[in-house]
Amino acid sequence: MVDGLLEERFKEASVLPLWLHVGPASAHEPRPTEKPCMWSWPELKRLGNTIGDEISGADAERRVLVLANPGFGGRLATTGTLNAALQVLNAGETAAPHRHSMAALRLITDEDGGVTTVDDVNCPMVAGDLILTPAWSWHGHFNNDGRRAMWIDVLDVPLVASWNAVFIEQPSERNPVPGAGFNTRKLRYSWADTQRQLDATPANKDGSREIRYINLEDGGPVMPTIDVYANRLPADRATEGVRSTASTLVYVLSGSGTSTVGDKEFSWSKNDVFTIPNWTWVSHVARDQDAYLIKVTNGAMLKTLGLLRSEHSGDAKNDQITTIKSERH
Ligand code: GTQ
Ligand code: FE2
Repeated sequence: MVDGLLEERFKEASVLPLWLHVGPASAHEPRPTEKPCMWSWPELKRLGNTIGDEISGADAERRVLVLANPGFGGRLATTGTLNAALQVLNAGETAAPHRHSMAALRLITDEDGGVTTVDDVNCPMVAGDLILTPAWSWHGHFNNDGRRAMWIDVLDVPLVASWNAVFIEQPSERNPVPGAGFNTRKLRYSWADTQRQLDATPANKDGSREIRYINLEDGGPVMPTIDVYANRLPADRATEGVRSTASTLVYVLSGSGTSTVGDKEFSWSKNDVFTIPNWTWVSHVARDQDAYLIKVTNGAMLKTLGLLRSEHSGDAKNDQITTIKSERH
């Protein structure tokens, strides 16, 4: 206890007694604010068609709907560090180039056909592809295909905003703020190549396969803040339970199935997006046939900071709570 007089002195001195504060610093394990949440494609596509019809390119520099996690009460955030969003570009439209300190990537749905330009390199958006827009690279989009294009953007907006490090530059701006660019030799990872490599990868003991999209410069994650994996899940066989301090966005590339994420159960199919909050148990099972998932995480960044930990349900012998061994990667 602290008496009123002492409390007043603390206040005047701008200090707080740690021992009276219950919060993240006194918790023994993470308690995620982000929620397990799923956005199903039929509804996203309906909304995409509606904004494509009703919102003109002049009204929105980018015609984008951010998948806002209800755990963040109206903030533009899907996980603690990443945003996923649906972007719509009508036939014949152009989204003018700009650049920003936030890094981005695009996951291309089968409503494909547009082109993203990244530092003047044309990257055709073909279903299943992963296209990178590293921080501070100039990027715009155009669509000369005869039909409306829709894809999923992932950006590190919540992270960069929390560090108050947001810079955006339009071509017309004369005094560009110098920015720390990030080089990569590969911007477009075609699904045909990725699938071939994933299918040739030996299965884990639970039957699932995983490959990591890597940056060819150094073999590390595709970008410092965004780490991407492709998974193939065997039909009708649940993956081993796992939880990690990384939070994850899952994009269903093909197939259908069910994921248990904490106390939620999601039934997913092609193009759906769902979240796996940090330190939340997850297991997936594909239904009837093998499924392909893309996972986007902040794991590489956490690893760099010494904060990546994960637990596997298979590590537990009797009592999960006392016998699970935490690994540091
Ligand atoms: O395509 O440049 O979802 O600048 C959010 C911000 C997409 C983009 C988003 C952006 C973009
Ligand atoms: Fe952008």
